[in-house]
Amino acid sequence: MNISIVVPTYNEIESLPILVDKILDVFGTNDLDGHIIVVDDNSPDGTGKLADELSRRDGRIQVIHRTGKLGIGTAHIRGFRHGIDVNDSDLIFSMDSDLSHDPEYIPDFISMCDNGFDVVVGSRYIRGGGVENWGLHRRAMSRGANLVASTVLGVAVGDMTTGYRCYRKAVLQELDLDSIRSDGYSFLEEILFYCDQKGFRIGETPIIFVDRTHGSSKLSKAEMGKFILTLLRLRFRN
Ligand SMILES: Nc1nc2c(ncn2[C@@H]2O[C@H](COP(=O)(O)OP(=O)(O)OP(=O)(O)O)[C@@H](O)[C@H]2O)c(=O)[nH]1
Ligand SMILES: [Mg+2]
Repeated sequence: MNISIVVPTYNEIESLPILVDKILDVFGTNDLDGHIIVVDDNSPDGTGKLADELSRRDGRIQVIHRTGKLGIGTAHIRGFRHGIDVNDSDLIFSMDSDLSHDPEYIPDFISMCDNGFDVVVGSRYIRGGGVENWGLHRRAMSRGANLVASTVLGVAVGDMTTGYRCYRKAVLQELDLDSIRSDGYSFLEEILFYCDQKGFRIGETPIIFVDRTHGSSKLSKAEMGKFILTLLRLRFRN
């Protein structure tokens, strides 16, 4: 199985080396032919430079540098293209770099794809899933956002805002990635909406999301506003 893991980074210098080691461990124990594609937006803390060092040590780590903070959505797309065009991977994952997404779950996503799913999302909101170390406010916000998103868009997925995902290559090849207008976090709901519209089978596998202990969040109020606007644009797009 040839897989690529797209990891967008912006100021994640402490977490990235730990994450990379964990992913490589999972590749080894599961006999996976895998690559890690770090997409760094010229992080002021030097994450991009560190990623280059890691890449020099192990060729399975690939690094894409962008000129500035262009958003998590376009970072995912840039990584997907590398996973398809350069690595020719069967499955392409996305995973946050702040250690909230445990690489130990990678085999669970793969078995869901083996069972016929085209897209698999790592879900906090199905049986067996959850969130560690989030306060009531953050829990309520995330839950609420997901309820609103799946209701407004009519997509039967419990966790539409999770960034831990796995797509079959054919899915990403068939979607018109250039037509996705969200550059930031709302990209996550937008691409899932198109997957559903195209009739791809979307599955959910439970994950325990662990709140970051290094670095700081990039999820701004502006991104939350764009989340609502994107829902409305997609809902009323015709
Ligand atoms: N390349 C790139 N990566 C980004 C950008 N914005 C966020 N990221 C990365 O995307 C991932 C998710 O961002 P987070 O800030 O952790 O968002 P979150 O998980 O919703 O928020 P927290 O729970 O506070 O961590 C992290 O790996 C970030 O470094 C961006 O503009 N460009
Ligand atoms: Mg995070």
